[in-house]
Amino acid sequence: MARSAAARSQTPALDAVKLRRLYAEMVRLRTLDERMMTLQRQGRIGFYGACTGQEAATLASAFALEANDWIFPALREGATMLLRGFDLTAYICQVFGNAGDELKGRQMPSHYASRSVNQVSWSSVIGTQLPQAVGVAMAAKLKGDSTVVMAYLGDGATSSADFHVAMNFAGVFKAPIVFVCQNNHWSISVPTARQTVSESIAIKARAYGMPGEKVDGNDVRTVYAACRAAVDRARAGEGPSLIECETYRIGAHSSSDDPTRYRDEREVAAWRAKDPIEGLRRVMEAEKCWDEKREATLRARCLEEVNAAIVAAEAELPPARETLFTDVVAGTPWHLAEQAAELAPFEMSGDRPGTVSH
Ligand SMILES: Cc1ncc(C[n+]2csc(CCOP(=O)(O)OP(=O)(O)O)c2C)c(N)n1
Ligand SMILES: [Mg+2]
Repeated sequence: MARSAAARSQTPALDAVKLRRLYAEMVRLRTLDERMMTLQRQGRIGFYGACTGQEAATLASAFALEANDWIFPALREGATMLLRGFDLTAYICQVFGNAGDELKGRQMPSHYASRSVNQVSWSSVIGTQLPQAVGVAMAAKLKGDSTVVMAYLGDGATSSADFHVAMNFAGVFKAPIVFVCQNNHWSISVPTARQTVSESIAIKARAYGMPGEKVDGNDVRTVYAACRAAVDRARAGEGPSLIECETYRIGAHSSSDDPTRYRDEREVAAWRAKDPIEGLRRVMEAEKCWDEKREATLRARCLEEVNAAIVAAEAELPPARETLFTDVVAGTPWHLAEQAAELAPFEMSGDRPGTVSH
């Protein structure tokens, strides 16, 4: 739309250094997802949700944010925490739910979050993160600080009431928020065509009085430019935007899903040919800022880094049992103190070294 196109013309393009940085993050994420899915199949973790095929939409959008901005992810954007400097081993510990997990094993696997990088947990309950994100954006606006919120959603979430509530409120009150919809064509086994008959998801923005734009979600430069313009717009007090990133979920919905039961492998093959990582690699090679040697070094480094982090994470014990009682409520109410004292004399298998089983 005209407004965001104008803003976009002022958006600084990604230079070679930034392209290489994003590429390295994308390859690391792909490597991580591959290794973690293998761990799940080996029974070493219980559940995993991968981002495979959606690395450009996920990482290039978050790349448009400043460190003090907040991220409200949907189901596949955990790795924006890594982009923002969160430690890889601690990240993997969350999947194990062990003592190295900042969330103390209380969240579902893959539902990462950390205050240190201004990112809340994945929202498994589809769409609920959107009104919450608008609330945080409104708080920033009322406080007069410059924080922008990026709220992610899948195509499936556009059918939820929360999506419409959030879009309407954000539009009316000009909340400093950017909604990033990852239209990956599927909502588990439901195709986007059964989700909406609108000509796009982006067009829904018009009803709420905000700019909406559909972009090639597998092209980092396009995603970044659109998101950066929307973030700048929000920060300038001009209100919310909706960016629809068209992409594809190459893998299963999660480790609990078998997509061969409901989708045509030819469709998957067609999207594999549009792989965002391969696409960026071709761009960088054409622009002479990437070559075989850099590629080989990066791939080896990512594998080494991910494997080392898995080894470190797997060596952690389960969360100490006294953490059951911490961070539940402020202070220690009498009944929790009583329960903690009651539990203390019991030896639990999780307390012994070498008994970690996931
Ligand atoms: C309110 C609600 N309804 C249904 C579900 C079950 N569910 C989990 S993930 C999912 C699909 C989400 O699809 P989409 O929003 O397109 O995100 P994607 O998985 O494609 O990234 C559904 C229906 C849920 N978690 N919450
Ligand atoms: Mg989807």
